[in-house]
Amino acid sequence: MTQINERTFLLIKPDAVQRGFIGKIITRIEEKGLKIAALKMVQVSPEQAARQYECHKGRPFYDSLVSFICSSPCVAMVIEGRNAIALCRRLMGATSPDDSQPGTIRGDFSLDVKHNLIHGSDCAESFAHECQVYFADDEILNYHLDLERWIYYS
Ligand code: IDP
Ligand code: MG
Repeated sequence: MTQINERTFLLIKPDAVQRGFIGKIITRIEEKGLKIAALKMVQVSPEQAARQYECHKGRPFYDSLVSFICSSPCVAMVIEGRNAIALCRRLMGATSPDDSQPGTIRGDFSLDVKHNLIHGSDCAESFAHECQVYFADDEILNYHLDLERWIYYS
């Protein structure tokens, strides 16, 4: 059985903040039963964006992606739950609007590959790296959600 305390890093991107989707996106995460371990609004600096997206350096869209992420505030979150990394990727939907399915955040609200509303870690190593770009260790909270006994089957 997988751990119920796996963590992932999510970033609600500038387009989602500007379009008024912060609440909608957080609601989907909460309604699924995931726990918010850290959350803050952040004006991302070019240095932070470059660290977050260092794996994409050299790609044709890299410069435009970094400037997009810095173009307006974002909401950074650490989310916890069973299989949180893969689960949040499924809730987000595919990167491209050609592939993102209805019912996902991107599939429901995004039409453009760059303006795709949300970032989520794709593996544990990415989480460890991305989390450090945005959060100090003491900003990530360990607490018990009473509802968990109704969300997880033992
Ligand atoms: P992901 O966000 O689904 O993990 P990645 O391939 O890691 O997708 O790409 C990071 C981000 O770069 C995407 O979310 C998207 O905003 C942007 N991006 C990816 N491919 C393209 C592209 O072909 N053109 C413009 N932007 C892109
Ligand atoms: Mg990615």
